[in-house]
Amino acid sequence: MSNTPAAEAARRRTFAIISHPDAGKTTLTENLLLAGGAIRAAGAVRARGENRRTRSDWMKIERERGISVSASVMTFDHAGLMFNLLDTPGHEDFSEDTYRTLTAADAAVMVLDAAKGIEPQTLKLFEVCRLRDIPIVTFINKMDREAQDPFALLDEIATKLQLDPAPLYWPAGSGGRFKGMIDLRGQTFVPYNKNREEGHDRPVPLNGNAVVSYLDPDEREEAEEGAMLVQEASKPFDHQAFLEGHMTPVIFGSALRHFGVDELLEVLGAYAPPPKAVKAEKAGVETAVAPGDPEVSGFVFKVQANMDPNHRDRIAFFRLTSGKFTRGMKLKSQGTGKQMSVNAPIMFFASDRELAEEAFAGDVIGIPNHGVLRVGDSLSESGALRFAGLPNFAPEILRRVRVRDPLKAKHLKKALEGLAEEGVTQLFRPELGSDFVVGAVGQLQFEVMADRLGNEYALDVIFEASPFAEARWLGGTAAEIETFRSTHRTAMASDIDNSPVFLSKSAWETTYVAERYPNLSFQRTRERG
Ligand SMILES: Nc1nc2c(ncn2[C@@H]2O[C@H](COP(=O)(O)OP(=O)(O)OP(=O)(O)O)[C@@H](O)[C@H]2O)c(=O)[nH]1
Ligand SMILES: [Mg+2]
Repeated sequence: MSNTPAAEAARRRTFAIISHPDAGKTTLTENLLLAGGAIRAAGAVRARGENRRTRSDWMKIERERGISVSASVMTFDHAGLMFNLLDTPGHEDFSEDTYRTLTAADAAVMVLDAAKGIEPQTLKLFEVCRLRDIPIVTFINKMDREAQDPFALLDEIATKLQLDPAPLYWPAGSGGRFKGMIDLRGQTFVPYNKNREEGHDRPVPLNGNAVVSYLDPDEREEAEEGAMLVQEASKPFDHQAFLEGHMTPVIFGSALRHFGVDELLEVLGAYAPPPKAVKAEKAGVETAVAPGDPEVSGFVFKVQANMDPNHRDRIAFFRLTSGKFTRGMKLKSQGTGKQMSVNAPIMFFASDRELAEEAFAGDVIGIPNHGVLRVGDSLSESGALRFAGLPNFAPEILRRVRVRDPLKAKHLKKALEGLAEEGVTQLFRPELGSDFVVGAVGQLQFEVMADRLGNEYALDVIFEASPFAEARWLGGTAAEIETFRSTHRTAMASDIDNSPVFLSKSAWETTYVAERYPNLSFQRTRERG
């Protein structure tokens, strides 16, 4: 019975960590790895000199700037369960990556900064979770700093998210006065120790004598009163309501001080769901793929170039939806029908990347390839399964890109193509002229690109204003597109797959041209497959 696809899937917990920038996702990721026994010491986001860095912010630009620009996966085995943790970037310029990553998650941890509550980007990401019915655990972070009143924070969850908060813990103070939290389920007190090196003491019974050494009488009264009030005011935790996305269990803590993190991991293990059946299409008919199905299947939700800059690799992040995958297996892509032997799949363990000998539904493996696999591709043994599409953001900003050293122009083309294969920024090659045009959703993406072109390809590039304002993929018959192309040469370009793209100088021009060519469609994004 053990090791069947169904039993193995049942012990998977695949979850994403989401929030507004800087709430502490990467710090929490690092401390969850520590709590799970995957690493021995937690690294820091803003580490200097010899200090240890975090595992999930592994790109050079992430380490330099202390922000996440790309989602990463960390797998660890703990308490009989396999956790697949997806750390996401908070900044909205990278939200396409975050949204796609959420399609690979079965649950989410929403991190709130205790001083700030629900911030705009948290709200947006929450809405994506709601659309996909992903259950959410709330971690109210940075309790070691002056926090908002915990009642107000819970109230914000209830009113802004229309979600019933079910606190599992109740904090005693915050900031300099933070003393720990009451476990509302076990009636124990979890002491917090300011002194990072000493670590925190084990929980003690709330009605025993030991609690006196952590809380003075006033603090104790205040905490117990709050705990009583909040239990009266909120619905008790209901596992079913959580799974259906109506209720969120709430934990307070400090990721940086490794407080509340063991508790969060315990809650995820106990309540977060294992992988569910996923809707798919087979020969044009809708079907559901269950984790225990014998056929190996899954989809690519992210592509990363140059994880190993020495090898110019492309890693496709593949989320398994069913079956027992074994190394060397042949999988077929639904779009192209092409078959590939997956000989060197990677598992992303905290301390290093290892060859994945086997994997099950819920797992995320990295498949090295040469630009064949793209975001949104479905892979299965039969090649017949197709999973629903992934979000595609239309580029909002177009820039012309130039390399300072003209001798490196050829090199630039390869580099730009490599990054464009990640499917996050778009590359357009105008039919006339030699400059490339790059499309992105946000300004920060250009900065990241310039940085990565420098680090990963040793190219010094500049992004300049482009004469074009909008890009539209052309749809229509080959003849119609050809007619259009012949009269609009100066505005025609192709993307990395050689699909025809119309580059217009303004929104007005786009509308004007589209009206004159009613047989053609002018699409804001390119649909694949
Ligand atoms: N005082 C305090 N600082 C924290 C805590 N958790 C994180 N921080 C700090 O907050 C800053 C941002 O933390 P990150 O973990 O990078 O936040 P993030 O949510 O991953 O940020 P993005 O990935 O850029 O969206 C860093 O300086 C952390 O050291 C905490 O519990 N207490
Ligand atoms: Mg981060």
